[in-house]
Amino acid sequence: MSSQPKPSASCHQHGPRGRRAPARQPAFGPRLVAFLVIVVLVVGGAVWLLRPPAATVRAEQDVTVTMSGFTPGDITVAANRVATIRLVNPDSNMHTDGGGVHQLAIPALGVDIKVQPRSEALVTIPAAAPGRYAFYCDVCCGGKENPMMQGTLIVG
Ligand SMILES: [Cu+2]
Repeated sequence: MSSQPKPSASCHQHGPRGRRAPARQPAFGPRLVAFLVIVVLVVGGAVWLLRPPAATVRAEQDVTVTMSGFTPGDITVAANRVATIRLVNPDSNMHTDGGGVHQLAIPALGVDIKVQPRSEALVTIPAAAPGRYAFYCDVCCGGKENPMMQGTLIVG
């Protein structure tokens, strides 16, 4: 019979108590969040600084005017909002009738722009109530009485 004490089971126990659980890092620590906030601010600031200047007026649509009239003949813009149109005149100054100059006149809105031969002009259409506004070119081809040199601004 052995008098040796039975080894305590607890002495040889290799349970989880002996191992250190790995330190758990939060997936998104405060430092990472701060870093991402800084990145967003820097990139956002750069994009904001590199944006095109707001003063640049951009035409929303092109309208061509020739001895054959306006293309398109009906111009549609949004109501109650200033609109910008690029008026393109491809005619040369060799035209005896008006010297190649054309016009966009919208009497109801106080618009009256002449565009020189082989050039273009930006036309600002003031904010207007919904409706149909007649326009014309009174320079060439018999002027505003010529149906070909007329059109309609549709504000809607
Ligand atoms: Cu004309």
